Amino acid sequence: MRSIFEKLDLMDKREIAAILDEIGVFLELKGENPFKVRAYQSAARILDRLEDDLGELIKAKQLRSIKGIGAALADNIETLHQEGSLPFYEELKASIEPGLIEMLTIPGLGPKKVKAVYGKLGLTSIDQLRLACEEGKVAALPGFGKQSQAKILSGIEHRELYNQRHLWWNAFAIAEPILEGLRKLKQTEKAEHAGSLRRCLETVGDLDFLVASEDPDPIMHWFTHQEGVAEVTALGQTKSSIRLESGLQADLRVVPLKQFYFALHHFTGSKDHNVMMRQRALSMGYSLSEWGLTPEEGGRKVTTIKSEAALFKKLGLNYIPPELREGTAEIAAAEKGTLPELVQEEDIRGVFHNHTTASDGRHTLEEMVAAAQDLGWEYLGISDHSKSSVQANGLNEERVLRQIEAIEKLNQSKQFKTYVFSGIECDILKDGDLDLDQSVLEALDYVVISIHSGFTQDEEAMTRRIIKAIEHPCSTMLGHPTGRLLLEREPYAVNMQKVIDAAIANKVMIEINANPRRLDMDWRLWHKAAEKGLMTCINPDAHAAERLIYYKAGVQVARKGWLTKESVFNTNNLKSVKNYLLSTS
Ligand code: DGT
Ligand code: CA
Ligand code: CA
Ligand code: ZN
Repeated sequence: MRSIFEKLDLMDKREIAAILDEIGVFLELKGENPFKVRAYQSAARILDRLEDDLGELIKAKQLRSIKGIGAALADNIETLHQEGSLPFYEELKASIEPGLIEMLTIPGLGPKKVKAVYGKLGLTSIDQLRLACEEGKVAALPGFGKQSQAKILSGIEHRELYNQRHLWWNAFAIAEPILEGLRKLKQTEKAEHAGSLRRCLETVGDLDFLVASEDPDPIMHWFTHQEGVAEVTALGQTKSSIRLESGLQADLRVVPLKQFYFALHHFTGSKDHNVMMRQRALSMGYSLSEWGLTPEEGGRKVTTIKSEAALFKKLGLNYIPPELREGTAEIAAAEKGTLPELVQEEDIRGVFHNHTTASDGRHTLEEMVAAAQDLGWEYLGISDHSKSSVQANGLNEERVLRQIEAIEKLNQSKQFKTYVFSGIECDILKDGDLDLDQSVLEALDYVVISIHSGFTQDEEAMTRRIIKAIEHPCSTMLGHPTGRLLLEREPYAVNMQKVIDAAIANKVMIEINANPRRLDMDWRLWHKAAEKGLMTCINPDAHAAERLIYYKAGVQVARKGWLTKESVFNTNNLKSVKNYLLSTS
């Protein structure tokens, strides 16, 4: 869905071409005159390849003089460019069963075939189509056959896989070697990630790569022939798309070097951010696109800039890091010069929510500390599960006291440079009580409070339960506050605003659980919460030594949440951390 804001804005050539293409498909689906169908399809191609500025062509009334664009088409293009919508298109789309439009997204199923299964079998949804394939009805249609039926079935199955979003962490692991491969090609002048991956969004729809080169063909060839490509879905001079065996899709765009930073900014997005940037450009008399910055009232187009920072500067803005480009308050802050100095990976000096073999971790206390020392950390907090988490071999009071002793001994032995704090990840019981005796909690350096059971309480009960635990005098920080697992499990019902207020009032931190499947509390809540005074601690929730590295994903969440290191507890040095924990425990 295009947003209202976007409708106010000029549509670019690519967007218009996509709509013309869609009109062609819809007309074909309805069995319209093939000449009309082809006219829309070829106009889409012409527009896609057009080098000139569309706005200028329209102003100079030259659009209809282009071969292949007749008067009716030119009118439609002008309307789309100026209004951002086209009644003819909207009506056409509304006249088609939504299920048929969805069928068009199945690989190998074009408008002709969709028309046939609709016309001959009366199928109006993908589910019905799947059933008809399974019953062999589709193979019997003229022009289909067994092979085609099998292809449609597998297309339906894959579609479900391809439609999924992917965890940022997994997507990055796939994207990194591709970017390296692109950078190694001798035709490549510059190469970068773009899209949601570069913005460090918690999940990624598809990968976007941008390359600067005068010689795109070999680059496109490498991209579409690399290992792991399951299907090439588009191959062109400026853009190619692939589907990887992992189900992840990837777009590559190749542009001339002088256009690189405009394109990088554009394809980094987000769409909302781009809309706001274009509006700002317009208000300053420019039109901004992936090609450059063009004065509205004539004059020289700004085509060369040496960095994204230069683009922001031309629009009177400070540099906005990609993580902040979500179309919230970043442009206003960049104008006023009040963008925060975001916390960085190097600022982290230790982490607090980690498990050992004492509960359900895979590595011993010593192995975990050794790994923390390798990361150069000054301290490491150990917080195994408490006794109610039976499946995780949670610690009872006696075992906690023994672990405290073991940690004390380890610190005294000076075996490691990294200092160890004794903590616990204490279950919040159904009524909001904590799982361990207060005397034992008091003996610990800190207490992470978490929910691991009773997820189905209603919002009021759950909120009350968590707030009661926050009010416990021994609570230091709230672990994974909503219990969500990205792409797997919804958060439990909880009023986070009330939880945030209670945490601030009781000087309890809310963690950023940096496990890539959690990233909880969500970045969208942090900007306001931190302004109100909420502190966080970035924790990997590591159940193995090699997972301490997850802290990096947590830093990204903090950055997306506008956090400076002042709001992140574990950027403090050992001495301040000791002071704080001793004074509160
Ligand atoms: P994703 O892939 O769903 O996680 O999200 P993105 O942000 O990577 O979106 P994607 O891959 O569709 O496009 C990459 C960027 O390109 C997007 O963030 C902004 C820009 N872009 C793409 N399509 C449009 C559009 O129709 N309008 C505007 N203004 N920008 C677009
Ligand atoms: Ca993307
Ligand atoms: Ca994309
Ligand atoms: Zn937990």
